[in-house]
Formats: sequence, structure tokens, C-alpha cells
Amino acid sequence: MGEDMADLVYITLKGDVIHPGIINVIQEGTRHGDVMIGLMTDSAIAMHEHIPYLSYEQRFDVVSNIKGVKEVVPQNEWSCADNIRRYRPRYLVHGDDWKEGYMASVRDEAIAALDEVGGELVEIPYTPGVTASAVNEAKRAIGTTPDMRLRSLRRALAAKPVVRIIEAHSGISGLIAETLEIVTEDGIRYFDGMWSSSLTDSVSKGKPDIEAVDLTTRMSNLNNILECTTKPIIYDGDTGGIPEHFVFMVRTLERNGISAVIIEDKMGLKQNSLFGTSVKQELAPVAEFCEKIKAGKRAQVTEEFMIISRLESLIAGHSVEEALERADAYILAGTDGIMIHSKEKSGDDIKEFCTRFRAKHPDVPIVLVPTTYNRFTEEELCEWGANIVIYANHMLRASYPAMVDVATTILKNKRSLEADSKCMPIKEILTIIPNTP
Ligand code: SPV
Ligand code: MG
Repeated sequence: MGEDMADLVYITLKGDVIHPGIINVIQEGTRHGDVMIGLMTDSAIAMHEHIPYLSYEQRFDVVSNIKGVKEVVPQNEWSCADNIRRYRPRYLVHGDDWKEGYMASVRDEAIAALDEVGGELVEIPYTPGVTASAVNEAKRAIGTTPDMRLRSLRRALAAKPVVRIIEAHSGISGLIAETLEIVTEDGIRYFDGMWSSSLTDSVSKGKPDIEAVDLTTRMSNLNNILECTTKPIIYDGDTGGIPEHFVFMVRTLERNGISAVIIEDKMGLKQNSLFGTSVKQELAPVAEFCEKIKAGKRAQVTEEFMIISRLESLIAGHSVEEALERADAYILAGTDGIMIHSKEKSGDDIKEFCTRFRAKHPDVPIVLVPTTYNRFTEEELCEWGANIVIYANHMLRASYPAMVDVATTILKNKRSLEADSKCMPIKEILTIIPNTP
């Protein structure tokens, strides 16, 4: 009784990888008072850096048990300003590395909030050697399991307004999807996962996109990607075949840690959607397609695997109204999400579908593949209602002209000297694979 209350010290943490720098910050905090950790939620982090390896609950357990931590509260925003206004700490302790780079604006906001509540910023020298990219390297070295990978798509969907997916058709294109990131003014931008495209899987094998490459062949191709990546994969299941075959597909994908399959409501000889009505595009009867969805849902083992239904109404020349009716039926049949496809450049049909669909189904994920209506940004598509945006064929489409160009240059010059500057240096290709000895 009568004892003075200790000052409140606020420290923001992600708490995914605990390293000496974090312990330093917490120890500094304990010198000033009682340490409250603002533990960032997945969604606080996901738009600015990679989603943590550990779940929020796991991170909460770890951080709560660090010596000197009195309390752990969620920090729902990238910026700690809201929590500073809410908890009114006497001190905010942070490493001084946030003075520069994409954290600088967060620092400014923190200082403004501290001013409002009469708090003080304590900055301590950053412990060198631990960077965000070093932490990501470490996570990749730990690797993943089929189960973790499978669940990671739902986790990304929960944490991000829009999930960014790019096509991968080989180990090397998968590695690019896995590792490429750019630093922007508000964080790190990266791809959230990969699309296993029937188009690029077929074309990279010199085959047309008509379901001629079977599941077993596509799985053995996909295995190359599985071996060198950890991010979630969405599988283009074409029509899914007959229900008996679709069941087999679901089981195989799920067993291998694929997060979702997308099947399209077409029948007959499947032709690529981007041909539009220049080829025969026949839609499957609604009841028949619903039976396929139900058979797939009954077959899956985990709660998390997703069966997404792809509406081909607009591709086959039907109305938005028709697509919406089909979507209602597929949702009743148990589908986990809807993909609406179109080859219209304007995006008007997609926007109308998304807006009307969202009004009726606020929570069902919408997948878009903006190959033709590509002038819209992810933010714009997200405003229409999209949850997943797939860049469906760009890695293969990029590599083909590059190869033709180099081969042509060699033909013209009868030697490779002139082509060399169009190729990556030998030293780089030898070491592009992580962990090359
Ligand atoms: C694919 O990538 O194989 C697709 C998308 O199904 S599209 O080519 O646009 O039909
Ligand atoms: Mg396809």
C-alpha cells in the first residue's frame, strides 16, 4: 500500500523471431517502468512485411514469457499511435533503426501521439546483424510442411485486404514468386502465393490448354515448386473432370499441401477462356456443377482446403445476371469462394458482378484474374470486392519472348557474343539457387 505505481512503458513487437536486439529493447524498457508489449496482429503486419511464421497466439505465448514483460496487448495497426493514445504510456522504447526507411513515418506518428499523451520516446542503438530479410531467410531455411502451407492461404486471406498471387510453372519461376520483394515507402511488397495455371503448365510442355496434361503429370511438375518454396499454392483444376475424378484431385492436392483448387463450370472440350466466344464455350448445367462441388467438399480431409468455383458465364457470352444466379447456386452447394472471369478489357462486367455479388455475399472470397482488364490496380479491384488477384500467366509469357530474342540474336550473328548482354551472368545463374554450396 502507498507504493507509487510504476510508469507504463510501451514496446511494439512482431514477436516472430526473438533475437538479442529485442531483449535489449525490453531490458531498456524495464529500467523505465512496467513493460507493456503491443504485439502486432497478422493484419497489422501483412500489408507492410511478410506474415509471421508463428500465429498470433503462438507469438503471444512466447512474448508473454519473456523476462520483464508485464502485459501483452494486441496492436491492430502497423502504427503504434492508436495504442499510445489508448494506453497513454509514459515511455515508448524502440530501436533507433526506424529513423530511416519505411518505418520513418511510423516513428513520426508515434512521436505525435506521445506528444498528445505527455509520453517520451526512448531510442536505443539498434543491434546490427538482424534485418527483416535475414529473418525471412531464416524462415525459409526452417521450411514448411504440407499442413502449414495448406493453411497459409486462409491466413493470408484473413490478414490482407487483397492477396496477391502470381503464376509459377517451374522451380525457377516458383523461386521468383517465393523470394522476390521490393521495398516501398511503407514496407516490403511481395507475392503471397502461386497459381498453378493449366495454361502455362500445358504450354511449357508444348501442349494446348485442353486438359491434355493429366493430374499426375501436373503434380510431378508442381513437386519441383513444392520443393523450393513455402508459400501457398492455388491449383487451376480446369473443369475438375467428372465428380469421381474431381474427388481424386481434391485428395491429391490436399495431401500435397495445396491450399485451394479452382474449377470452372464448363463442359465438353475445355478451351482456354481467353479465346472467349471465338471457340465453343459450353457451360455445365448448374445442378451438375453443384454435384461436383459437393463431391469435392465431402472428399476433403481438412477444414482449411478451399474449393473455389469459377464462373465462365461472361466468357461464354452470357450476362452478369446469369453469373450471379450460378454463384448463388454454387455457394449453396458449399463452395468456399467464387472466381469470376472475363476477357473484356473495360472491366465493366467484372465490376458490376463484384459489386452486386458483394452486396449479397459480404464474406465469400472473390478471385479475379485481370489478364485483359489489366489497367486496374489491386487497390481498385479490392474496392470492387476482390480478395485474391491472380497474375495468371505472366512468368511464362515473359520468358518466351526473351528466349526467342536470344536465339534469334545467335542465329543472326552465328555466335553468342551479341546475345550475352541479354542473358544473366554465368556467376549469377550458378548461384541463383539458395544454399548452393
Ligand atoms: C490459366 O491460367 O490456365 C487460366 C486462366 O485458367 S485463363 O488462362 O485466363 O483462362
Ligand atoms: Mg486454366
